[in-house]
Amino acid sequence: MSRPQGGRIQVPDDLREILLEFTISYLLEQPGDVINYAVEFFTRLQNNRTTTIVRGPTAGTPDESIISDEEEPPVARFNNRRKSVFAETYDPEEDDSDEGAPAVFPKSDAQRARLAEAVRGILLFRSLDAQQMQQVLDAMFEKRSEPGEYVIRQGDDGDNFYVIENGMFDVLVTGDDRVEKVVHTYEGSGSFGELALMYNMPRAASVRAQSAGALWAMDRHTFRRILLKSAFKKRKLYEELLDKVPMLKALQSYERANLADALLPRSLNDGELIIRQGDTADGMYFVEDGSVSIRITRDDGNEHEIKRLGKGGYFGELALVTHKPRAASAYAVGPTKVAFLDVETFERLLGPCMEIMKRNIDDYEEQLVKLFGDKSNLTDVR
Ligand code: 1OR
Ligand code: 1OR
Repeated sequence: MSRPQGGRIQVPDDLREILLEFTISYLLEQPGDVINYAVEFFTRLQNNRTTTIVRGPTAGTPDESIISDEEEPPVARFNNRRKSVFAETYDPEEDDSDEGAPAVFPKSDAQRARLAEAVRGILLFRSLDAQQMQQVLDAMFEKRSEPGEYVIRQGDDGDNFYVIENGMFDVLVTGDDRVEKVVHTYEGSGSFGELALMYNMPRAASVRAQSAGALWAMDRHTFRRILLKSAFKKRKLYEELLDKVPMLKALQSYERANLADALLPRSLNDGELIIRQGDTADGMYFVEDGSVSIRITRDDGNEHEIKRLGKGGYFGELALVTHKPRAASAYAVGPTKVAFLDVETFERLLGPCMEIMKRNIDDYEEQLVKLFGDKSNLTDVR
């Protein structure tokens, strides 16, 4: 905490950051009424903080493959700031980074195959069309890293975006206490270095190779030219939806942005089957528009509607949590739009929401008992 020293009043870093963020958001959004906007802005900030605190030390045992709770404290402030700045400063219509020919680094067939494997599953690449993907692959170049080498240093200007081919990489953040802490570790896959290039800001964290590793890099210009517009559009598209899902308040903005990158849109006609009871699960869904009927087939073969979900609702999470077949079927009611999240990304990104999901699953149990006097489907959910 900063206190007045020697008669001088020090502005605490938190205060300065929050006011700066607020001011930037206000200037960019130009919502008109400053008071109303301030109420909305700070309420959102408070809600984000409350969910993090309420969640506290978790009693359950979330899936080990998911980001642990210890990583949270240093993250929160960054992410809140990053998100709003990103979401509002970048105007794709005014983006002039289309100019100039994209870089091309010739590659052997073997290199291409390795690169194609490394970029599979990179969330930021999901919204690229075939031609853009080709440009991205052409523009990437190889970079080896030695154990202990800093690929990125916090505070530097952003030069490249990196995709991991192999090797372990620690993400380190030096906070106000000047202690460098590991906040995340990439284990042989994933990508990093997008933030500085997207937001035109200094590197938010350092990234250090734990072992010898192989990376594919893309320069800042190519990143902005090819990736920024598509990533921005997708984040914008899903921002509103993800804000409407109460469960996701438990995520930091950085994580919600990654989630937006990962979602795949799907449009359905009236009555179309989305999930079939008994099937193996490959992911979960968020309702973007329209509504979804959840139905259970009982032993007598009759199907009963047990729930209707509207915009902001989610379903298909149960089988991912329990690792069991689908407990119910889901159908579109009227023309409906859903956003699909695959199981790997679910496990990677939704760790912080696991407790809330489990609580909601407890509600399923209660309702199941009320409806059928039986909870055989759901006994070992927790
Ligand atoms: P960059 O260009 O800022 C460092 O350079 C990169 O580390 C950053 O882009 C991200 O790609 C990556 N917070 C900030 N950056 C992170 C984080 C992170 N994780 C990976 N990177 N947090 C960890 C969230 C699990 C929050 C901690 C402050
Ligand atoms: P899933 O992966 O099992 C079907 O696929 C989805 O329907 C399930 O995840 C939940 O997201 C959703 N029982 C079972 N599944 C339900 C229930 C439910 N409600 C929604 N789903 N209930 C128990 C009563 C039979 C809740 C009724 C309100």
